[in-house]
Amino acid sequence: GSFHAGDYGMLLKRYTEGEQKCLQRLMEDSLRPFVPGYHGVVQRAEQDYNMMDDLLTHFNSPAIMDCKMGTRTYLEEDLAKAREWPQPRQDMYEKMVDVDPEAPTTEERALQAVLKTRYMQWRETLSSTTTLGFRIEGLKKADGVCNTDFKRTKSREEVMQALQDFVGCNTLIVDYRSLSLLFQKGYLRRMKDLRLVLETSIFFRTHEVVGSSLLFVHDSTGKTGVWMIDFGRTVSLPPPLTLDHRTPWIEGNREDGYLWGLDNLIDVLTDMLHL
Ligand code: 4IP
Ligand code: MN
Repeated sequence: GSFHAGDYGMLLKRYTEGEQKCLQRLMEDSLRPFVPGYHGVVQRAEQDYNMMDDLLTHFNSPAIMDCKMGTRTYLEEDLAKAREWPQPRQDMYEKMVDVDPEAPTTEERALQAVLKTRYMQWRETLSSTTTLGFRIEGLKKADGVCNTDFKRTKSREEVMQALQDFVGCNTLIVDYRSLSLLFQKGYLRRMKDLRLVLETSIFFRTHEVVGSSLLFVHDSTGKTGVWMIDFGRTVSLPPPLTLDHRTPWIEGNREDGYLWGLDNLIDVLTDMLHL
C-alpha cells in the first residue's frame, strides 16, 4: 500500500483527511489499544503523511498477516457515484482477466474496462469475503517469504489451511506444535478481547468500516499481536443511524458485516485448535 518507512518506531502513510479523522477519534475511543497510536501529520518532500506507531517495532523477525474484514469492500457512496457518473477502469479489467479470463461480461469485454464497484464485488465473491465476512489479503513469514496469492482462497477449509500455514511457520527454533498452539491461543484471546470492545465502542457503532484490515503479528519469542489498521474507507454515519456490524447488508442500511466476519474468523481459529 501507501506505507513508507518513517523515523524509528514510526510509520508514515500518505495523508487523507478521512483517515486522519478516524485515527483522531479512535485515540479518544475504547478501541485505542487495538489501533496504532496516531501522532499527527508530517511533511516529507512536499507530501503530507499521517504518522502512526509502527506496530512491528517490538517484534523480532515477525510473521505478519493482513485480513480484510467485512462482507463489503466498497462504500455505499461509491455505488451511488458509480450510477451517477460511471468510470470504467481498464486497469481493473486487466487485473480481472489475469485471474479469470471468463469473468468479464460481454459488455465489459467490449469496453475492455470494468467499474471499480463491480471489480470489488467480483473480488468479494471470488474470495471468502461474501461467505465468511473476511479474507486473507497477504502474509509474510518469519523467513521473509511473502504470499499474496489468496484471491481465490474462499472455502472454510482453504482459509483454515492458509491460517495453519501462517501460525505454523515460525518453527525452526523450538518445538513446532507447542509454539504454533501458543500463537493460536494468543490470537484467539486478543480477538475475543477486541470483539468485546467492538460491541461497546462508540466509534464502531457510528461508522461504516469498509476495507479495513486486522493485522496479525507473531515472532519466535511466542509474542502475538492483533490490531485494526487502514481506515481510508471508514466513514461516519449520519446521526442517529448506528450499525451492529452483523445484520446482513441491504443497500441503504450501511451494514458492513465486520463483526460477523470476526465471529467467523474466531470460529475458524477455534476449530483449528481442536484438530
Ligand atoms: C485494489 O484491488 C484494492 O481493493 C485496494 O484496496 C484499492 O485501493 C484499489 O483501488 C484496488 O485496485 P486489488 O487488491 O485487487 O489489487 P486496499 O487499499 O484496501 O488494498 P483504495 O484506493 O480503494 O484504497 P484503486 O482505485 O486504488 O486502484
Ligand atoms: Mn487503500
